[in-house]
Amino acid sequence: MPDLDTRARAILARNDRGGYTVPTAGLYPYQWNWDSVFAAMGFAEHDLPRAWAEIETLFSGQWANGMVPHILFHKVDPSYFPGPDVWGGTGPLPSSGISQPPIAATFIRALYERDRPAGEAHVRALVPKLCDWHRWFFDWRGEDGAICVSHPWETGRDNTPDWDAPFAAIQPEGIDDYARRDTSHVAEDERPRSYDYDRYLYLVKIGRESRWDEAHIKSASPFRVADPTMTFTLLRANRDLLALCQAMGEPNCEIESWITALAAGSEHLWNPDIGSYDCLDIRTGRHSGVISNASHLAWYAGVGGDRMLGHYDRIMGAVRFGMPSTDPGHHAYEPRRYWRGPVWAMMNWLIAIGLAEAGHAARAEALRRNTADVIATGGFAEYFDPRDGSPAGGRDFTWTAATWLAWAS
Ligand code: 9WN
Repeated sequence: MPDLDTRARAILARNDRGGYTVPTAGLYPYQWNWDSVFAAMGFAEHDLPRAWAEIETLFSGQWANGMVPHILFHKVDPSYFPGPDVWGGTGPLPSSGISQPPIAATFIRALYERDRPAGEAHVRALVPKLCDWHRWFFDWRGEDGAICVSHPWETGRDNTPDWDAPFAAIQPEGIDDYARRDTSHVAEDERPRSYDYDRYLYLVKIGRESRWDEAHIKSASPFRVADPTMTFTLLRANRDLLALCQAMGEPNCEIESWITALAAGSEHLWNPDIGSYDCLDIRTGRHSGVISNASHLAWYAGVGGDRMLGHYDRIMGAVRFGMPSTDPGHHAYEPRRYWRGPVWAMMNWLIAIGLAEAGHAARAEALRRNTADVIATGGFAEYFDPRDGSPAGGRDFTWTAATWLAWAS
């Protein structure tokens, strides 16, 4: 649809701050990790050098321990809270102190495949950085091959019901008074509750006060949850990183061992009680019991065969627009509240990549068409109501525009 193509390209141009893209002005005025990777794929449709620049700017914020932060605060902007002073990141640029789903290697591989041989210099420079980042996940987030988070924001699925039980065990004592900015941009009932924000800030305080000492956070934080978004994207990313190393003539056995460990670790996320992958609270040993859109990333990771197929068909059959971020059959489902129900276009893209590779081409194509419809209905919103496709959250959103250009259109 030419009109939507033009609008999508205009959104990318408007959110471009020169070498990096903000998710949307006002609500998110900084560079976010996985948002930037999707942005790069949007740029790649018409400007490959700009696509590489997006990724390279992201990696310019990599910490000495290998971590690639979830937010880089290139230029302070008071329209977002919490800003750089609250985070107290210890990297080369002002940043947050946590990471985000490691989808970069997968999409760097896709960029390279369409930009040979020019892309080779970029790949050669990025591969060691990717290896350091992936190793950081093993060192600090690994639990028997499953990948944990130390903060919900790390998964990018901020207020999914997966965190309800671990959050109930946290008393957010000693946090400073704060003023949220998100609810000045977006309706309150489309955002996390204050109850959640208190706990988000409590977990940031633990990290900041330790100067982001990962050993301390791993042993002392009340929040350590193994998560399908992280485990599945890292497993997939390692397969793609290995392919990049091989293409550069540099085989890497460390990555092979990571793949084996993650494939085995994924099994810890299988919850036989609900017949689905979900989150596992390392502090209590309990599963979350939530079927989320991240549960359906198993195909993207190449694990589990068709274990998720029954739930996939049931859930897609229950909504007009899918894949809802929480199973509509779950008691905590809220169709407009952020990660508790709405549809996220870029998650659909990842799910569809997995479906297609697993031999479910018709389902992958149906999900693409359904995503194109929701964007045609609701515009380039941050997320959408699964019942009618109405827009929710931020508008003129980079990853929705990029997902349109690179996949859904
Ligand atoms: C906190 C930028 C980010 C996304 C996340 C999404 C949201 C931030 C927030 O926005 O999180 O990182 O302040 O709500 O949940 O996935 O990367 O688009």
